[in-house]
Amino acid sequence: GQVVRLDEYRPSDYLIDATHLTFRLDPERTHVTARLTVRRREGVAAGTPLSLDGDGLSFKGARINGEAAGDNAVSATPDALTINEPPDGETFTLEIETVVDPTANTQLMGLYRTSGNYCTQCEAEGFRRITYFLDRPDILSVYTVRIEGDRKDTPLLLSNGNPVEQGELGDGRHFAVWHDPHPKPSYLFALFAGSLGVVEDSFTTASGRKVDLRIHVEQGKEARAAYAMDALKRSMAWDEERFGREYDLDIFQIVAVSDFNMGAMENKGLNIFNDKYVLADPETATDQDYASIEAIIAHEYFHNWTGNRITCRDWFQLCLKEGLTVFRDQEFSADMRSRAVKRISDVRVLRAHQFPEDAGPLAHPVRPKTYKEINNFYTATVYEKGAEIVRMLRTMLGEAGFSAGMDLYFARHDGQAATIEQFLACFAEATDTDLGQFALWYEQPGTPNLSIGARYDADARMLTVTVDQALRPPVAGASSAPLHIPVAFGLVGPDGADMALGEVEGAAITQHPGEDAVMHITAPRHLIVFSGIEVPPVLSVLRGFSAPVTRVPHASVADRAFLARHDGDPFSRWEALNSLVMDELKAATGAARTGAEIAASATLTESVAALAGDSELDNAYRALCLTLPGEADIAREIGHDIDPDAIHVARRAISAQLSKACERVLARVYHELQPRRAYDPGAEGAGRRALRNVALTLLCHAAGSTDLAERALAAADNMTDRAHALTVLAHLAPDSEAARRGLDAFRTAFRAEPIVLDKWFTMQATVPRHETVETVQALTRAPGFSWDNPNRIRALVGAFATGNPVAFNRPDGKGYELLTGAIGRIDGANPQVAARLMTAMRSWRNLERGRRQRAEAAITALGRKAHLSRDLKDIIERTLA
Ligand code: BAL
Ligand code: ZN
Repeated sequence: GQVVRLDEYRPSDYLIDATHLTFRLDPERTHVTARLTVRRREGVAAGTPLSLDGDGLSFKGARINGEAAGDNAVSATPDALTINEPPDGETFTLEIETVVDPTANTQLMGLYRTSGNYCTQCEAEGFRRITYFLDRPDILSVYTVRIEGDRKDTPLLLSNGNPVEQGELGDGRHFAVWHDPHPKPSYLFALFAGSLGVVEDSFTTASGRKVDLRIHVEQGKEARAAYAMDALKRSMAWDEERFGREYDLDIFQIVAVSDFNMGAMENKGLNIFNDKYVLADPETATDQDYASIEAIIAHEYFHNWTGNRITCRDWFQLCLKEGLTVFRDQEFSADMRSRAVKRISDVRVLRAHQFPEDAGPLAHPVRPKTYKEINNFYTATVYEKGAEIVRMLRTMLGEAGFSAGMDLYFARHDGQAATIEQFLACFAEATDTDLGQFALWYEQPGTPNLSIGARYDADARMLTVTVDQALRPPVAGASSAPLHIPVAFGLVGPDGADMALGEVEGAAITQHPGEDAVMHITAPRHLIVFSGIEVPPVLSVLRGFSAPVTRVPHASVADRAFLARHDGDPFSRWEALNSLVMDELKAATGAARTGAEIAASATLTESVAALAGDSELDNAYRALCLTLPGEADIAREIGHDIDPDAIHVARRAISAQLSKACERVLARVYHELQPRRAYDPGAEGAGRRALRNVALTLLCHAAGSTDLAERALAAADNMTDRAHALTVLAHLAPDSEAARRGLDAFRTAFRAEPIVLDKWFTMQATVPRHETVETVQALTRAPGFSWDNPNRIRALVGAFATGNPVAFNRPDGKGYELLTGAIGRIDGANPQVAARLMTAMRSWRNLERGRRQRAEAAITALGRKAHLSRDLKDIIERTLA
């Protein structure tokens, strides 16, 4: 395939100032007319050919300045339209007619059908599947869109911007015209036509503009959009308060559809959502679902400024909008809920998804330098590591400096397609800071490792800290120069309070008012000396996880147990505990492989019990302290020669021992947190349920029995508790009559609710035992499963491959074959979903030898199949490279 390179970027010869689109909707033959106002860029020679992108288009004709273009004037293929000799004038109009078949569009890119409705998805390069265009994000155009459709089938005719006109056409057809005054790139174009219910509300902006808010969902499910609407209004208010950003159209709409490749899409004024991230009520959605809805509604809304008003110059700059917008949605959720809990959850996600990506064959810089298929770069690295880079800026510059940089960015680049260099320049200028070395975070793949040592000299009253940074290039040819790493830290005194830092030499230290001190690690090795330190402190580093690095714990077990009790930073308390648990889980895995005894230490059980029983702490936080690292987390920390069965045995054993040791605390917690009030999806109620449910899991482990889960299932009056209890039951006693009955009842209750039934598929796909391979095979034939719907595929096959290390890595390789078989089946219809599923095998080289060979054989066999999509081929080639 063809490689696209960042260093080959050049501006286009032509611009498209205005785009008038007319859609005559038809299920199989939708006519699209595009009337473009084309302008030759200054300095480009008159007559320079204009080549427009297409993808599988059926060309019907073109007119140039109103005249039909003759055969020699244009060359059309399904994938390109070239105007061989454009008119000499500076501007001209180009009218293009194409026909597309939305019903045959199974890729869910371009214009397609979902539940009988019409819907579009254009990011990254889907617009070219609708009409020929300069389909690149630096072409900003003002869109006017006319949609004509059948009134009965498509009462709703929606596009971006504000409504202009609507009316009847006769023959049962009608039309609507929309105009979006904000110039935008083609990837932000959207159209929806169909029949849906609506929830309406309004929001008045800080400057007094009233904005109509509409969320369109399947008829009969309007009540389930109430939480999404509430989250939207909170997002709008928050962006005004925190970033000074107001909404800029008369109307903001969200449409929920059932067939969608991504979570949602930020099209200007018309967000299109996977319905799983809109619909919620207590009976059908878990607390996690509510939290995801809140975050994604916010994320797409925040894109209006970070992505839409200021967009990306080219797709290499994807992190410019995604990393920044993820940072913004993380901050929003932190303000809406518990900041510490949000941070810990985000770090767990980063470690689970981004770290393995960054350590394996699919590693790439946050801003890639080349790609073959841009769809494969909507990754955890671009999104989550991209957000960490923005967070590091925030940590280094402090709240005031960061705000000044953001304000300059909005002021300077509004209406532009920008680059990472331009973004960083705003912070450098606003705060007079050199960000030259810091910029390497965007350039170099891989997770840096910090080795930290601390030694206190009582006689000299000195603390000496050594910090070594190392970056192992994960892919051939990647550079690994030292990075600028902000390490937030504190010196914790014997009483648990932070001590004064005294004189410091060996690294630049900054401290912004009300924030933790930060040491700026810029060299491969720093020797940092704190003098005038009267009593031995415990060094607390990477507070708030101030940089996305791995680290060798420097502190002794006793010091980490101390930090778990006393660190002033709640993230670091959790982290100290987590590192103690991880050490024991790793040791237990080694023991499981040799048959040696597994024993959790008293220090660990006491530390866990102390945090779990501390009612001063937030319930959600205590729940996180009681949540053991997952099997995939343990595998990642072990790193090589991985035996997933041994990890499973070790984790179960440690969990059972910890639970037994903490049984009294757990029982008390479980009893005290009986639901007393009606379900409320807010942070407080969710925290109570989280703590109670983790206690339930552990009590079942301690007892070696699922009685309590059975009772909890019977008593559950909301989906959070029901799904949790049933999962515990199905995972601990998969062959029991109670599990079978529970699963049957769940299916019966929710058989008409696909996104709820997805939970039923996932619970069974994640039962941690080898037989699950056959269960998943059988479930692909169960009523309710469909190979055509991305959510179904992810809930069953995706959950199996990414959430069930034991079954997926079955020693005979049947788990790998299940996955590659599924991918081979999906690829022809939906390459994006197929390629994404394939990433589940990126860490195959870390497995023990037998599994490694079987994994490689399965990937290789799939790679040999004929007619693989470019998306899938790209992932397979890189995975095997
Ligand atoms: N832009 C694709 C979906 C999202 O990140 O919001
Ligand atoms: Zn986004």
